[in-house]
Amino acid sequence: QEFGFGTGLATAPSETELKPPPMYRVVLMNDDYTPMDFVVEILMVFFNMNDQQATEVMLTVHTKGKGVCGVFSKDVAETKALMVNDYSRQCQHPLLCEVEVAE
Ligand code: TYC
Repeated sequence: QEFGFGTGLATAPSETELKPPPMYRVVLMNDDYTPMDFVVEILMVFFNMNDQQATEVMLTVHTKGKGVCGVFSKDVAETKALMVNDYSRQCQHPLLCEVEVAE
């Protein structure tokens, strides 16, 4: 019996093998109304990006439809998405932030 996380790559893990918990992507969705500056502000304030990183991610969302803000544990990802959506609604923007399992 192997203890710990092992490689996490076993194709047929035994019932008792421990796997690391899944990580979660926080993603921003594009829309036609939220100002670009507001999205950049969100990325800087909630995801600790500098102006250049934030602008890059914002433009990815704008051109491709969605973009990754970061990868976190489940709790942190869900809390960040809630905070972004609450703040966006407070500011009356339709910006949508979602959480996806990263596997
Ligand atoms: N598409 C928006 C505009 O043209 C900008 C935008 C970018 C909105 C990213 C949402 O997640 C978003 N003003």
